[in-house]
Amino acid sequence: MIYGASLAALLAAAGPAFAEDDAPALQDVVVVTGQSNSTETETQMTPDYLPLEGPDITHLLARTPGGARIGNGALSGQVQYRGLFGERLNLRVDGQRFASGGPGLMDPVFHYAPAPLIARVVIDRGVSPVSAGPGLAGGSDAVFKRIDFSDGTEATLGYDLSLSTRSVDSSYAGGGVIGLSTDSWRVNVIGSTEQGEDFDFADGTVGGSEYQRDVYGLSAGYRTGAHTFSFDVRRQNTGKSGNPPFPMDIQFFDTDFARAGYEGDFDRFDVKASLNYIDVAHLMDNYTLRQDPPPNRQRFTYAYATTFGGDLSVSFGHFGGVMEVGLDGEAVEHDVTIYNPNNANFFVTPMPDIEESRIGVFAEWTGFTRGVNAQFGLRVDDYSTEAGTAITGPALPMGPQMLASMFNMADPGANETTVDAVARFWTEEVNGFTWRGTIARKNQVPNYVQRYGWLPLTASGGLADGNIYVGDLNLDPETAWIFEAGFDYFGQSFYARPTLFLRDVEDYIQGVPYDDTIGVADSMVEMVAGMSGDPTPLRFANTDARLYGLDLDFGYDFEGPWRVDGVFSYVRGERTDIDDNLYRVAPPNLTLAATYEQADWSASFEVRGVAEQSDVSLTNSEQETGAYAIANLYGDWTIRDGVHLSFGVENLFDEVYRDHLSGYNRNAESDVALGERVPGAGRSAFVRIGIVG
Ligand SMILES: [Cu+2]
Repeated sequence: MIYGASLAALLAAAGPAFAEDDAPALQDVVVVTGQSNSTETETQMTPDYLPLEGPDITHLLARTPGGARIGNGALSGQVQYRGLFGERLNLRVDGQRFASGGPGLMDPVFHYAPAPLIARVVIDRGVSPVSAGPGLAGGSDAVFKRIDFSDGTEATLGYDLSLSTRSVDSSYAGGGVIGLSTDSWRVNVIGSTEQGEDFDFADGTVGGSEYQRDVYGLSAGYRTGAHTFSFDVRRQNTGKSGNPPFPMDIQFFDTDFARAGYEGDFDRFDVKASLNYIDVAHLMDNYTLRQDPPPNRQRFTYAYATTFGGDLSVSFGHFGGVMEVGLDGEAVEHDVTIYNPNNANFFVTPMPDIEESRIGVFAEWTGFTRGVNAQFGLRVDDYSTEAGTAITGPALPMGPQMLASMFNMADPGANETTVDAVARFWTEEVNGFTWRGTIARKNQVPNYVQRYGWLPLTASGGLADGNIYVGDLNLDPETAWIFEAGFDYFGQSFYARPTLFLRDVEDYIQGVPYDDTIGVADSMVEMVAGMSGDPTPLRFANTDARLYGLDLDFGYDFEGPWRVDGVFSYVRGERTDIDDNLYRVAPPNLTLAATYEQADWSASFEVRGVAEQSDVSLTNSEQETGAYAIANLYGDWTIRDGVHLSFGVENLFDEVYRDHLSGYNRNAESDVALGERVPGAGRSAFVRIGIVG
């Protein structure tokens, strides 16, 4: 039976059910809801168990060793992994890499992975393989449900649906897939709808925390001989959704996804190829879901991003293993324009017509050599980026006008080449132990906000520290050296999977004081920032950082129906060029659950304890947070084959707690004071039914 993420991970490691072609030492799998019509019986026996802490699947990733969630809004959660977050993680939705639309990352990658549509989340343990693309700090893929090819020539019906409701925000979510397939073709529709009100906590309601999201689409496949073709299209309409830690809220995201894929299965080699297109249109403002600012400070912002990408790879047997060589890349365009609804002459393009392109090549060998399993990967990526002309409306003050003309006189183009290398080793299992080790060198190029933000703004890729930032055209890529060592132990009744890690990041990009005379408005940037309310702006700069820590999951299965599972994460993030800590790093935390399990039902009592975080960033004026503990109760019942119910009560004692990674409130129409950390949800019951056939 399954307790949350930890047992899913255990099953992934122990059984071939849903990890058959992936090395368990390298990946965790979180099963979000039931698997569709899978032929592996072990998968069918696994209940689809998932605590429903909110619509965002980042809540689930936060349950894995080293995982945490950056809370920027109900649909704007970012994954933190071993202290790093944002675009440093190589996140994919159904295998697609793409650019988010919002310059504040209101739509981080997993904004596009509604829980009712997700079959499973695959987490790269530690670092991502080079074959999955560039990325500094590990990665994860949210795989959509689909009706797979079936066994016969007669068309069979398949479906995988779920419906849930949650009390604390009066929310509901429903959706899934339904379709037909034979052994040579498959077609399914997908759809989901989710809606929630502002959520409550013991002292009131968190203003502007409502959300709304709809997705619909189609997936089809055709198989003939050695060739398999696939085609996926999907539209997501996110409606009004609040972001209390940001200066604005989501009005909409209208995002289209299209993907065409090919797999060829030949005698001597396999081929994989895909073409991707993603188009994001986004509107946000600072007056619809919060108190209207004075007319001259009202703003709405349109942001657009398109990604056109592709990849091609060939795998073949080589030196007793499998060699995969490939080519991938993408072209991305961003454009952002800010307006004042009360003044047609007020408009400005803080990130004007940005073009980013990347082309990468990689080789990755996975096999058994000299008594150990190993994976060696090497990738080279070539990046180039350009910006258009900054435009300012006549109503803008002198300061921004001058900064725009300075930006337009500079040469915004940049080229970078990065080389990533990964070596991973894991032993065969001996007496229950599988030993693991990783050495990697990974890179991250500056993003467009860090590079091109010429206008002092709070948009910072979701940092939400309240600081005003400007970019720097001369930023260098970040380079990390990553070392990890650990083991997976599975005994008769005990398991544990600890990992020690060190990540040393040279040229780590973060905000630093704009100049040496902090608070003295002796530059145009500081004057403009001062007019916007922050006389001490930060500029993105290359610094140095180090992260290290330990995380593990573990469990003990007692004689009889009881078992205990736990997840512990500890990470420390420091600047190494100055005496400071990294910003927004998860405090040490431990989750323990006791589970009573029977053949077709189980119940868990869970306690989550989070330590205080006093290692805060002075540079980012970060506030400390205190320790807290909350208790949850979960139940799980397989009513009959293919019908499954989960339910629970979260925050059983209605504790008012403030997670260190939830942002500071900026919405005045709220029972949370301005500048105070947004509290976690109060006591909340949920129920969800899943139907698979
Ligand atoms: Cu936005």
